[in-house]
Amino acid sequence: NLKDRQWFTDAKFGLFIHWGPFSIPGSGEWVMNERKITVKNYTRLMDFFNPIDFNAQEWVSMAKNAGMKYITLITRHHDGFSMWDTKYSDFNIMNSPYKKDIVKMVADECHKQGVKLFLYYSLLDWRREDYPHETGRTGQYSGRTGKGDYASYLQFMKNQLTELLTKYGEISGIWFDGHWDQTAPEGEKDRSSRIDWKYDEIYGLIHKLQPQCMIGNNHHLTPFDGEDFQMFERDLPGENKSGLSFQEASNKLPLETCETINGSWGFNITDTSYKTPKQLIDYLVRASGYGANLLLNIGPMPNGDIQPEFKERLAYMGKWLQTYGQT
Ligand code: FUL
Repeated sequence: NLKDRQWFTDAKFGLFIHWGPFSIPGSGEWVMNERKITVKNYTRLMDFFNPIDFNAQEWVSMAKNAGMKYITLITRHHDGFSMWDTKYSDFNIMNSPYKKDIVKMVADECHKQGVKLFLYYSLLDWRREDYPHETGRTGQYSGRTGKGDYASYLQFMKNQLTELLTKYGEISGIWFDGHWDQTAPEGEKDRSSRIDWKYDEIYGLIHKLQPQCMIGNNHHLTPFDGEDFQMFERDLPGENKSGLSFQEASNKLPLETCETINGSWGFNITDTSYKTPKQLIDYLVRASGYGANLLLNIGPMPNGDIQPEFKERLAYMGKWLQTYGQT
């Protein structure tokens, strides 16, 4: 029911957080694929992930002070690492030296401070044997052999999503990503998927468990049935690629556009191409002019702290909004 979700259209501004063991090499969240790291070698990162400076209370307050109304947290990116205490994969935070459920810590703090929580969940997996990797566009250096088994993988995703939607209180949305791994690249004529994802089952499960939970899918196509908002990755609605035109889209679904502060989603030690505070404000206002929320990303450092360049910019935006953003 879109009326119940009016808050999303009013929210305007959210914080995207790309964080996990992929932050350790300081080379972005695609490091496994880009450096051609096998599953076996990549698994070692779990032994080093020990973010002793992580403080959920500070993260959530930082978002709130920036004027953000929601947080979209990576729970499992393409590398397959689960940031919560899951029964369905050993590659998870409880088996790292940190041993604390990060999704729970962020969720509790969001609920406490009145910030809504969205969970990013990758459909694509560079690790699991049952993910249909043989038809995937990425993940070819993982060392997997054999054939995927989507029925088994689908069951795994349903099990994990059930955990996420039953153990952490109210979840305001699920942000799916990775559909494009099974489609021809943007610009090609036939963008149909090489596998049937069975979204009716996945979306049905989510809406059954938490009816208010909004579903979005970063597939770069026209929204599918059961989706509750349309997202644009580094793109304002209808400006370049993907999905419906602005006119069509804004009549149909709430919109969101996501962007980075430098050029990277996950922590990147060499990327210093920071947008200026003014550019970020301009972008927020432009997105808003399209009726779209801006989901602005940070990639925290492996120790759990957030680099000063990000903190400063968020603080600046919060101040600006306080001064000029009141209606
Ligand atoms: C993309 C992903 O492949 C990137 O790593 C990032 O998460 C971005 C927001 O979406 O599809």
